Amino acid sequence: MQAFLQFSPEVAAARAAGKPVVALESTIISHGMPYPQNVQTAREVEQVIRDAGAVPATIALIDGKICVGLADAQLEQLGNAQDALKVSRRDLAYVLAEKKLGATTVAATMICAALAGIEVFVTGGIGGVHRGAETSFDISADLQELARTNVAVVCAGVKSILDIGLTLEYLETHGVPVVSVGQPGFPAFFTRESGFNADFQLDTPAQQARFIRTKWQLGLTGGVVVSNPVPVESAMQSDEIDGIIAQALREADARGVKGKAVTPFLLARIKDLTGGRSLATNIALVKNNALVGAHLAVALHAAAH
Ligand code: PSU
Ligand code: MN
Repeated sequence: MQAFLQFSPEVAAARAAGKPVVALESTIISHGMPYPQNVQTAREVEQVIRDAGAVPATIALIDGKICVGLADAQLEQLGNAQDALKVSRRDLAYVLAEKKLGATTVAATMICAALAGIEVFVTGGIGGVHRGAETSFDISADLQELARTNVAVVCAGVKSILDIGLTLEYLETHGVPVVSVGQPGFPAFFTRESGFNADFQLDTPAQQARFIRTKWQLGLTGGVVVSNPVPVESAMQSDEIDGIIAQALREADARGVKGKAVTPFLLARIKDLTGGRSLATNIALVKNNALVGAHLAVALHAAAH
C-alpha cells in the first residue's frame, strides 16, 4: 500500500519533523467549484492551514500514485482538467492501475489520509443519504467510510440536497459520532442550522482531540464528523437556498441524472441558479473549516506527545 504514496516535499518534511498534517480533498476542486475559483480557493485554504501551525496535504491520484500534497502546477492541472475522474472507494484501484487523473471524494480522501498516517481532514460538505433514497438506494459511500476509517472529518454539515435526517440516522446506526462546534445545531452547509442537533457539542480543539483520542484508544474504529457552521456573515437564508435546491433536484430528476453524477450536477446547478452567491458561501465555509481542522490537528498532535 505504502508504495502507492507519493509525498510532496512540504508534506515529507512535515512528516520527518513530526508536524501536524491536515488532509484536503480534490473532488471539491475538480467537481465542486468552477475554474479558476477552485484553484484559487485550494491555495487559500492551504495557506489558512499553514498560518494556523499545521501543514496542508491536498490529495489526488496522478500517474498511478496517491499524491499527498500537490505542487502548484498539479493543483492547476486538476482544477482545469476536463478528464479528472471523481474517485470514491469503488474507483480507487481502477484509477491507480490505469494511471488516470483522479480527484478524491471524502471517502477516497479518508482512505488515502489513513494510509498516509493523517488523522484530520478538512472539506466543505460530506456526502449523505439522498432524498428519495428509499427507492434510488443513493447513499454516499462517504458514510460507510466514516463508519470504518479512522479520520476526523471537519465539514460544514451536509447540504439539503440530501435528506439530512436520514443521513444522521445512518451515521448513528453505524456508530459515527457527529460533533458540533460553537452551537448545538448540526449545520446545513449554506445555512447554520438544519433543524437537527449534532450528538455532542465540543467547542475547543482540546476537547475535540480528547474525544477523538478516547474513541480510537477504545478500539472504536471509524471516523468522527466535526461539523462547523458557516460564519454568520457568509451564511445564506434558508428561504433563498431551499427553493433553488428544490429546482436543482427537479432538474436532476427530469434529466435522469444517476450514480456518481448526481452530486456534481446538483452542485453546479445550485451555483448557477444563485448567480454565484452560493460559491462565495462555499469558499468562506471551507476556509473556516480549515481553521478548525488545523487547530484540531495541532491539539491531537500535542495530545500524542
Ligand atoms: N458535497 C458538497 N461538495 C462537494 C461534495 C459533496 O457540498 O464537493 C463532493 C465530495 O467530494 C463528496 C462527494 O465526498 O461530493 C460525494 O459524492 P457522492 O454523493 O456521489 O457520494
Ligand atoms: Mn450517490
